[in-house]
Amino acid sequence: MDRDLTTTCGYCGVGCRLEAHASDGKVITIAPALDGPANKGHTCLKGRFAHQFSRHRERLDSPLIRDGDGELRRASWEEAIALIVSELTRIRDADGPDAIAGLASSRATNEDCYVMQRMMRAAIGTHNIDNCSRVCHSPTSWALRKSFGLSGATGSFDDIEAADAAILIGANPTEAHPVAGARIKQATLRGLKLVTIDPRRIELADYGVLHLSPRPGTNAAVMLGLAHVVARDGLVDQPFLAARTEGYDETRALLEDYTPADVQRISGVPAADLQRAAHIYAEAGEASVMWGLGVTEHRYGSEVVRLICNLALMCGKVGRRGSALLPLRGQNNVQGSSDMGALPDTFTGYQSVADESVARRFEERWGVSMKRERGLKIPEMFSAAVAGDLKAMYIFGEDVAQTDPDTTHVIAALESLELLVVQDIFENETTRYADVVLPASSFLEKGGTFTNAERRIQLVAPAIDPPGDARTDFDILTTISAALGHDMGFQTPADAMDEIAALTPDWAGVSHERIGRGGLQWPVAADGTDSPILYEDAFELPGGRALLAALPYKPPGSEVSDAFPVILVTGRRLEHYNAGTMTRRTHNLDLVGSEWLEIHPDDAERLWIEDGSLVSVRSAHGRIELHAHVTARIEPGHVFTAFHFPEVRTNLLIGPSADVNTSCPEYKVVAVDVRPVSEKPRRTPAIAAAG
Ligand SMILES: Nc1nc2c(c(=O)[nH]1)N[C@H]1C(S)=C(S)[C@@H](COP(=O)(O)OP(=O)(O)OC[C@H]3O[C@@H](n4cnc5c(=O)[nH]c(N)nc54)[C@H](O)[C@@H]3O)O[C@H]1N2
Ligand SMILES: Nc1nc2c(c(=O)[nH]1)N[C@H]1C(S)=C(S)[C@@H](COP(=O)(O)OP(=O)(O)OC[C@H]3O[C@@H](n4cnc5c(=O)[nH]c(N)nc54)[C@H](O)[C@@H]3O)O[C@H]1N2
Ligand code: SF4
Ligand SMILES: [Mo]
Repeated sequence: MDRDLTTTCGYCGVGCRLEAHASDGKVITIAPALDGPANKGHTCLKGRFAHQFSRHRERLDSPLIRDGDGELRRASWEEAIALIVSELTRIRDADGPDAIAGLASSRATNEDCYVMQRMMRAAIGTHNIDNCSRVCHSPTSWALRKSFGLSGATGSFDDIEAADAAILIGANPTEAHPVAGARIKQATLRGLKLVTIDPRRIELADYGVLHLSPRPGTNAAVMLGLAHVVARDGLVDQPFLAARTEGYDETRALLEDYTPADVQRISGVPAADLQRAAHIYAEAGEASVMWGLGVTEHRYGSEVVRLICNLALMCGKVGRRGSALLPLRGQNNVQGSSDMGALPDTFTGYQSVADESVARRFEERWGVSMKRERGLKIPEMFSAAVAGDLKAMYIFGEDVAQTDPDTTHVIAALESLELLVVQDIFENETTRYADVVLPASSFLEKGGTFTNAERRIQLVAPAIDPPGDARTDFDILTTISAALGHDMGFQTPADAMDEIAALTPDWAGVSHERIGRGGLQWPVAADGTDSPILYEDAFELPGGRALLAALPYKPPGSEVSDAFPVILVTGRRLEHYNAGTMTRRTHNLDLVGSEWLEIHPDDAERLWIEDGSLVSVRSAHGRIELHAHVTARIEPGHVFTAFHFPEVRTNLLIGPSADVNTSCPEYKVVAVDVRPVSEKPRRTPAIAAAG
């Protein structure tokens, strides 16, 4: 039997629309949808080709239960659900609902995440629910709400083509958001003046007019320096500041301390380059700022996002086509999982659990009573587990044992639990500690919606059925909730969306029917009008005014010392995706089959490291071994690696240091010691491919 349909890519936050062709229960081809609003007829190699995982023989196709001798064995759904319900009920009765916590998957649909948080809140009775935005763009979400009011990009990818200039800071879109990266590349060829700010010379630096290489962790100084030059050189949009903002006077006073010379001392960015960058941005007719994890995954990441907002406000560059703030949100539905209330402090649409009238509305709809105090964030969950206060976790589509920081601590937490349920599509590092594993379905096997990095809600449709006894996440979660005594009464994801719309003012006009092929960008009014551009006339804060924040530069949590003289930066590679459970089970593994450490030729020579040789990387928290790749794309004194291969265990190196406001881990700066390990040199995959 053949099936042809249009769906949305399940990898990254660009949200490419795809045409899938399936036959006899297998995806045969995927092609770009020509009318996809974000991709306009393009995809990258993941969206188009990395679908073989869906029928890989290692797909979970039956529930698994850990038996007496520690092995996972196949079980029926009835047995697995009965065990989960009896254990969760026992723990709730003995220790209270807050001894249980859940994680929602930012890879899954809005409707999946909605029923997950409703199950935790209404069936179990706890606000202990979070999602991997915590370890990703939670600083962005926090700062945008403080500065402007809403937790989302102020514009759309279409602003890339409409802008005369753009700043790209701490993001590497040609690898992590390739279709957006391609749009940026094409825009530069047509005249977009691009300034890239990254300690590494990323590919887009070759297309820009200027590249700044700050020391990792010094973004705040760079942003303050840019704002200093804007103020000093009379480039401030005074009418905009006067009419639409508050807090400029205090900010202006603080900026005195950040002359280009001061900033050069802190960040290493030449003063002249900083001044040029400020002029390029401020003097452009329309200019946008895009950013990624190189901004957020730091000790003061949330503060840097506020400084980015300051700069845009000072130049009056927000709320117009071409003048947007575009955080490049990571996973296909990380915007959506947070929008859906899979967060410990908010229901859908960032409505606070502490707000009496909001909480009452949800209590009435769900027929339960809830606390007004927030629940635990992910790192707090692990600490509570180690302390013996948290007894059970329900982890849905997140491989915390591989991807969360401080692996040793995460594993200690998982081992302390009395019950760990993991709902995934593959066994992964986290299922090693699970008591029950539930087989779920990937984005190719279910319906619902994803929300991309431009707040665009788009439809997802099943090309194939889940393998074996696997079920959709929606089906699993609503069934378990009902077995726990809270029947949500939804037949389909579309029913859940109707409830979301009824409870969420910013989603009032959203329905599956209305989303259609073009998607809808929230806020969506009751009549279906959506919002490609936010804040055209007013900000969503009291008085309609945006808030500037006077925040000084503070040094990163991890700094070099005699014992750890090199800075490790971690990030991602084009061919693999996060935990790698999916891309390592596709032909992308033939392209890149292992992890490697990028190191500058000067450092390599000093440390007696040859290209391709095995090295040890040690931090204050752990030690790993991998092969070196000597490259001038990285600055001396820095090394870089990714975290896609469980055998390397990159996150053993990452400590507990995190963003001061949101607990987002400081993945991007870790002081390490790098040494050769004696072994026969071997050629790295990158080099092998080149020749
Ligand atoms: N191929 C692929 N695509 C992906 C993913 C994947 O794993 N693989 N993951 C998805 C996810 S979840 C996310 S969140 C996104 C992430 O997408 P990006 O945000 O682009 O991710 P990273 O490569 O981790 O980091 C971006 C850049 O930040 C730089 N950086 C590090 N420290 C600093 C600093 O102090 N200052 C500045 N200015 N820059 C710094 C790094 O050198 C790096 O080039 O990608 C998504 N897309
Ligand atoms: N060192 C270092 N570590 C990092 C980062 C970094 O830059 N450096 N970045 C961090 C960031 S930004 C992020 S977002 C995290 C990501 O970390 P994770 O969220 O752990 O990674 P993913 O690979 O996106 O997916 C998690 C799991 O979801 C499963 N899955 C996929 N689709 C579905 C589905 O539809 N249903 C179900 N039930 N399961 C599904 C996958 O098999 C996988 O096991 O990693 C973080 N870790
Ligand atoms: S750019 Fe992102 S959304 Fe588009 S095809 Fe690639 S992984 Fe999928
Ligand atoms: Mo992410």
